[in-house]
Amino acid sequence: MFKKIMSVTAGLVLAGGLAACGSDSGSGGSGSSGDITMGFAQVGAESGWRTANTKSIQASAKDAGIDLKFSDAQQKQENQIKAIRSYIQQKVDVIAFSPVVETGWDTVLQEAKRAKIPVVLTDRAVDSDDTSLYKTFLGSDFVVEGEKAGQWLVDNAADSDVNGDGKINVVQLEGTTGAAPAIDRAEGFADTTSADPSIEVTASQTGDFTRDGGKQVMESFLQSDDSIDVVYAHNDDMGLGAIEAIEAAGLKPGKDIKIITVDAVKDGMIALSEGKINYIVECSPLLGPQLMDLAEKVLAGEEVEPRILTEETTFTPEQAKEALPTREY
Ligand code: GZL
Ligand code: ZN
Repeated sequence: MFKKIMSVTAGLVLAGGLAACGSDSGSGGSGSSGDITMGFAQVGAESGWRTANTKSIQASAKDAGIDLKFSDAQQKQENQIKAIRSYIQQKVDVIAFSPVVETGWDTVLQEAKRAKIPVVLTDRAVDSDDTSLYKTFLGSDFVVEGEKAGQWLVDNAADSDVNGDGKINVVQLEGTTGAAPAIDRAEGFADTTSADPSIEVTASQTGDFTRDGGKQVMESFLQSDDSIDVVYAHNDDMGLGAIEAIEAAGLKPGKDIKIITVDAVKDGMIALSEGKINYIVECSPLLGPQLMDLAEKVLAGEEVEPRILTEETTFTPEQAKEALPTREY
């Protein structure tokens, strides 16, 4: 339901424009943000992406003169809900958060609405039918990210059947169970790879978006299947964990087993430039400037788009080599 509302009413305001005016208001703009207090309930610190996302939010709040109250939920929904309740008690001006999973938010968001505190969703989505519970959702389209990953495999099917058995046997390292990026990246990948019947996801398990999780799951996949051609990991960190497991098994990642990941954080891009990962779909964590700009607009009573997409691209090993020297994260 939520996705239908999002796709029907979504206004695609690409990051560039907004980020630009975001940075304008951030650097000595109206000055009104001097008295804004924001409560931000972060998922955790599970991946390089999350660390970069946190840095972007903290730095942008400082630049915008917004007083930021920040909490790390260690990837537990009950901790995020507790943090949101504490921001309501502290009567912050605006609440922002990245919901660790899609479900279970209506009650606490209704409490914020009753307290007349606007809420901005960043990064991950909620599945609530009541879109009056938040002002806007700023972040990537994870289904499109999955589709881009799948499309690369379809376009490169010829040399992805590494063991030459006529089938492209894919194992999938899923993100956190119930999280929007995990659900949608799996959906998008399945959508595009269904075009090629030789491509089959033969095993799929959550590595919880962490390097260790990816390594452990990949170890178990390697123990039970000696015909793996491709790993599709929902983020770089799990892909980097899979590389450790593949190398420990005496195989060459990127050659004996192809690897496709999502995020494009520094460590992932380095592995890509070395050919240990074959393709990365970018998911930008730099949401800070846009978030602060949205907070100021919402508090000034201005209309904001219900859905704001971030700009992001894809990388091959050659493109990673070119991009690395100037990469922000
Ligand atoms: C995606 C974000 C995901 C990243 C992971 O926007 O929610 O969570 O892809 C992170 O690296 O843990
Ligand atoms: Zn094969």
